[in-house]
Amino acid sequence: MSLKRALVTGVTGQDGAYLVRFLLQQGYEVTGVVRPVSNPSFSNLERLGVKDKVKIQTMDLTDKGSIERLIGQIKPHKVFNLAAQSFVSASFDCPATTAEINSMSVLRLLETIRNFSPETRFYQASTSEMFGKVQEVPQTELTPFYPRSPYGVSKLFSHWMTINYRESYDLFAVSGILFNHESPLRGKQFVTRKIVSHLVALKNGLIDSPLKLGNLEATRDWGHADDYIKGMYLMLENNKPQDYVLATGRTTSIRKFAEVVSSLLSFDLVWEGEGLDERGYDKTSGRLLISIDENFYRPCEVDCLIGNPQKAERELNWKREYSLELLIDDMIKGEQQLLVNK
Ligand code: NAP
Ligand code: G4F
Repeated sequence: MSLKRALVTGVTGQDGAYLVRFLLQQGYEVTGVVRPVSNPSFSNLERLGVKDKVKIQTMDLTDKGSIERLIGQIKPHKVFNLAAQSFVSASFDCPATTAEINSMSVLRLLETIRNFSPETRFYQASTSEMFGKVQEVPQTELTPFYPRSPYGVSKLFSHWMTINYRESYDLFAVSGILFNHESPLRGKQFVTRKIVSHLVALKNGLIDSPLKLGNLEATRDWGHADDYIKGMYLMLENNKPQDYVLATGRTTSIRKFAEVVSSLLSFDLVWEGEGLDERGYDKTSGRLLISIDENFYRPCEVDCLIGNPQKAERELNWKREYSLELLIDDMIKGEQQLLVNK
């Protein structure tokens, strides 16, 4: 058996693909876990050229026996638990499913490691969404939590469960409190990719309809996924298990993000009107680019997130390569590449 074995849940997602590529570069034998569906999508792994280098296994995170069999068999040195119902908006529509996968499955994983593979190091994908209605600016590892969505509440359960298993059973279990991170592989339902893909399609004449958005005033601390998965890795390489915030320390509104993307695509975006009647036009052509749709507002909003990454920078020597501008540039190029490959 290989010396270094890693198991990654949520391997088909954005972070899963970047993490697999990085772990392979570090010499790991990587098992990527997919849920038991008839036709899983490997497009992210294929885009990064790693689909054929990762061992794909099926495991049902809602089924204790399924988890025990795979982890008991592989006894991985590291488990990165990235699987989740990760779309905040959907968690208001399916809170029970969200809790089942984001909370109870984490407990099942921790129990399995405790009982069958206690030497395994465990990473839990926690989130800045747990800060919700923020109690401190910027947010650190010590900031009190106040989640504002079923997603945030579900992740808080697993965050504390990870800490509890570490303290109760001496497991190397850590929680990375990651602020928003994006990339060309980001799901199209998330606001950054939604903006980039729609405006690139408009620019290329592939669609006519304007982009429909919700709350433009919310702000997020956006980084690049390829930087953040390296932080996950460093947390499990640490001398002792501890939790860390990964963030950039800069926050930007949805409105500003749309303006930067528009400008890089040579649209001259100007705003008219207010509230639900606000519209964004291209000043040069008079073309309608953006309108507001109340369906994209949430029952409860997280208004502003901004993290302080100093602990990770100082103790893990975590470094970021991407600024917000480089991230947006990468996302636009990724979108354009997809059009070329069509
Ligand atoms: P993502 O692209 O949405 O990927 C989610 C992954 O979870 C996919 O592989 C998906 O598989 C899998 N999954 C969903 N429901 C599942 C279920 N019922 N059983 C098994 N697998 C399931 O998410 P991401 O952006 O890579 O994020 C990775 C993790 O970090 C998530 O836990 C997320 O909550 C957390 N996080 C993300 C951010 C961020 O800004 N990206 C920030 C903080 C924390 P399918 O392909 O089968 O759907
Ligand atoms: O892109 P979003 O859907 O990401 P959100 O809710 O911040 O969640 C992401 O980051 C979390 C970390 O803080 C992760 F844990 C989570 O898994 C996920 O990756 O929305 C960002 C903001 C929100 O304030 C939302 O109200 O954009 C606002 N927004 C405005 N119009 C929109 C839209 N969001 C989406 N998805 N679609 C819109 O049309």
